[in-house]
Amino acid sequence: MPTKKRTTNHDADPPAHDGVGAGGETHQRAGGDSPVMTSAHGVPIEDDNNSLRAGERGPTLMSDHAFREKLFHFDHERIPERVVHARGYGAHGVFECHESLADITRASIFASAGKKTETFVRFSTVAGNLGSFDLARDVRGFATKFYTDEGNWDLVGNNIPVFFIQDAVKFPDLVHAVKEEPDRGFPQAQSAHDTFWDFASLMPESTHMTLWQMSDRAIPRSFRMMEGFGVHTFRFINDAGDSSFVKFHWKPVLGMQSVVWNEAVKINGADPDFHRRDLFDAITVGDFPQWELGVQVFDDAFADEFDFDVLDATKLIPEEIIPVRTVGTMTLNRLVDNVFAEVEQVAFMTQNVPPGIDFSNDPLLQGRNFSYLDTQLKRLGSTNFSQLPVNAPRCPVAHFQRDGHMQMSPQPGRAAYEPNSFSGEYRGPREVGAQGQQPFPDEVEGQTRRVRSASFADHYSQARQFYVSQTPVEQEHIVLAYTFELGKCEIPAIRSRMIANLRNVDEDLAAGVAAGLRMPLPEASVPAAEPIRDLPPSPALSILANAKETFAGRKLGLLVGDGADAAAVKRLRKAVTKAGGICEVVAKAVGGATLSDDSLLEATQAVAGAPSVLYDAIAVLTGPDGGAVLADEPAARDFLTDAFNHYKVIGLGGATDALVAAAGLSDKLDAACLGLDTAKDNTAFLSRIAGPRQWDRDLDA
Ligand code: HDD
Repeated sequence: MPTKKRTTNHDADPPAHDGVGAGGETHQRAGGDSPVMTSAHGVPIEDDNNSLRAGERGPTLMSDHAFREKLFHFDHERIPERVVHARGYGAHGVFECHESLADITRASIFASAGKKTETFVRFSTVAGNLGSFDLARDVRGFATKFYTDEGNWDLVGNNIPVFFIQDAVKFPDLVHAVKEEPDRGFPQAQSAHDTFWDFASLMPESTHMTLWQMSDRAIPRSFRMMEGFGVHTFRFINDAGDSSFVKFHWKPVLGMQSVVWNEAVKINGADPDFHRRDLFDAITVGDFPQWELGVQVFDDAFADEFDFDVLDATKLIPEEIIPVRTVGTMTLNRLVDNVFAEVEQVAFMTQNVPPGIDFSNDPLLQGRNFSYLDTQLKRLGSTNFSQLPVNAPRCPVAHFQRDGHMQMSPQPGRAAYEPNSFSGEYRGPREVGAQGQQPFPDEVEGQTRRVRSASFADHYSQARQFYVSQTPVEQEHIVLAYTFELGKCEIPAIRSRMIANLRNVDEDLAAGVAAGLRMPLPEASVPAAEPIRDLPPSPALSILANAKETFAGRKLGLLVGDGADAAAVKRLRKAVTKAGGICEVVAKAVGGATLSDDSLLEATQAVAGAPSVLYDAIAVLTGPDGGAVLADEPAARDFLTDAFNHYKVIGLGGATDALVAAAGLSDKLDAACLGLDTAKDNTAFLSRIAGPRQWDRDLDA
């Protein structure tokens, strides 16, 4: 599917009202091959710059219906934002099945290798309002609409495989706790405050999820470099009606990358739209992000044997126990035409599953299946929201649902009921042949009670398993994150209660957080069920242990000073592009720098507006004059020190000593600060930036 080449004529002044531009050039007036402006009802508009008035300076007339209509529509442009996941961004794509799963599911999307299904994905944060920022420490929504030929399948997942709560009835409480506090209206887009940690510390079932939330998973480098999970146990049902349990996974082809917290804080200031811009730019240049869809398939016997209840959304199944089988690839290859029409109006609902996919009795999933339909009506204002283009199935739709606001379908014929005998109008339920075309005939028994299964009661074992599966660097990040977040809680008892819970996860973790807060280590809280102490680590849970050796999808910030060696600049830019990365030229001024061959290299960014937090690695190339100028430029010094303090790989070529000294780094440079030989290809630097950050860098040297 081709991507729209984006052309923007930002450089053209908006045409003045008489059709002549500010610079005197004439603009093509409407009527040629450009459409005539009309009202919403098709009436041509003769003047969109002046309201109708009595005399040149008289009052505006109420008979100016064009004015009235324009302002009327404007006043009603906003719709309610999502109550959670308000801030999101999306793109269209296609899913291609790699192998038939017909033996375990009749879902047509998995019928045969090579089968393609159109998709739409919306990524989101959870807590922040629509206008908040991308790099909040937060869960990321990963909602995928598959327009299958048997109806839409909405896999409404997150980038974390478990959740805070086990029963959907607690969801409003969870959201109220994490959102801005009602008596003051802040802080928004963050969990670092009293009400969230009060709730989390009083709800030990949330502990596993808070470990993930305090890990680097919650500050992803890009939507393209994060995993996705369906979280719940679902069912696959084949044509014979046999059911298997299944959990869904998204594995990014680029592998996973995260930022560090201090970087996230600065990115939110420098570019609040960091993630959406990354996705927009990648698809625009045809660098289409891809994820492998994976499934963990298991049966009742496994579910009965497993240490935890597969209906408990605070638990996962380690990949080392049930491997993730990749069954297809999703490629996001088309931007939206209009963010409101598509990203804001898309309506995901967990209850949308095609035949062959069904639900388990996971109480969180059961509750979600109720909530999403409800919320779409609130947001989109009509029961006919499924007729909006972004929500409309790509397969035949036939039913006798009638009328409702904004009904777009003509719905011809006399019969609006079933059964009916009118010829040509009958559209009855499908002839259900094989058992598999029905919802799974689950056997249910027991009394109607409000009760939590005892099999849900172990809230610490898997939290511990996640922690011990992290590399030391990632464990340190988790300790620092809890310390930062609990440090924002004004009420000491809340901090203490949370650390008491963490003692049931890992003593070093709890002690590290207590020390970071300079508070005494509290007694461990009493767990609801004795945790299964030492589950084996699950290496799949670490980002760093699984990061891919590639610079693809990442960005090098190349700070260029006057006199930089022209050939070296050219070689480096070419090599980074060849490695699948982006090399963005930064200079003191956006006008650029004069290179050693006296050519002018324009910059994409001025260094004062492009701190190095926007880049995965940096390089500096400059001549002696340029080096002195950069050394005097505070933003250039910060460019270097931030990159150093964020453990990034740094390339230094030409006369950079003055800048390095001005940044206070002369005697701190380490193995990941590589000299760039202006005469050579610098393969060492290029292979180093494909690797991990210099996590063992001694920032206090
Ligand atoms: Fe939810 C939106 C994912 C628990 C009720 N949820 C929403 C979105 C995502 C998720 C990705 C944004 C969809 C979009 O981009 O439009 N939600 C999850 C996951 C959960 C989860 C992975 C736990 C495993 N959600 C959850 C519960 C409830 C809801 C327990 C209520 C019982 N979620 C909603 C909602 C939202 C929503 C209120 C708000 C906006 C919307 O539905 O469309 O219905």
